[in-house]
Amino acid sequence: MKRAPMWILCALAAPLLLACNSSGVDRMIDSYADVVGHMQDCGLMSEGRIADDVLRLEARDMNDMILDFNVCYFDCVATISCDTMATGVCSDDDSESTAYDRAMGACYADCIPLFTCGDGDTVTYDLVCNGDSNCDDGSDEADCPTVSTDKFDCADGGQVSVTYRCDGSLDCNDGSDEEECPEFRCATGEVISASIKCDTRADCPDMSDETDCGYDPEFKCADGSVVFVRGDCNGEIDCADGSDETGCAAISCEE
Ligand SMILES: [Ca+2]
Ligand SMILES: [Ca+2]
Ligand SMILES: [Ca+2]
Ligand SMILES: [Ca+2]
Repeated sequence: MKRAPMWILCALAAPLLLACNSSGVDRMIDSYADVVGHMQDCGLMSEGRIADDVLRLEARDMNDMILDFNVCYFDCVATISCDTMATGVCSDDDSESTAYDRAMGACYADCIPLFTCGDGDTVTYDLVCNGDSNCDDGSDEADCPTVSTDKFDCADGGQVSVTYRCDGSLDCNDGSDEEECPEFRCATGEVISASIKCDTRADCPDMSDETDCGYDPEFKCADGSVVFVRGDCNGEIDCADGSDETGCAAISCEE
């Protein structure tokens, strides 16, 4: 049986409307759960756990527009017929997966969020900050994140934007943009760039760069040991007892 869409559940729960007034993150996770439920009903996914703490982590820095994008996308996946879904999920043949792409495209066109230009026209949000003016007044390209035109001089004579100075990744050919940067010392003594503290990736061996960051970085293995939360249902064994990978919902295609 197909799961009832969220809006039906909310309509039924009208006297308890508060319960449906969830945040964007919750809406996205609900939509994703609908996708999993639909795929399980289609026999394309095993029953099991989904790593919703990891989803929450992924959603942590998404703005409302990106959350709306994802809800639109997941809601579309959850309405696609099982046969069409199977071609999209299980076929390596590009010509077979076009049915899935077509169904997604048709659905997506109806729910993709719209951006309102300064003159009142609307464009789809994928055109915002794409480098081309799509609103007549160019407002879709205003207030976009910019890379500074000010340059940092690499030790080897090259130059990169100062935006990339001390950002945790090597941009000068000689890596000098990441030298003499603020540092963070792990509880275990290793020194890492301060820019990768609280970036939701474990860089210290003891994950101490991800503590006190406003989220729970720990996943508790069945044997009581602790691994980084992103290890949950990621397809690789992180707990010594393998419990991070047991009972996970996973794509299942008939051979
Ligand atoms: Ca644009
Ligand atoms: Ca850099
Ligand atoms: Ca980190
Ligand atoms: Ca794992």
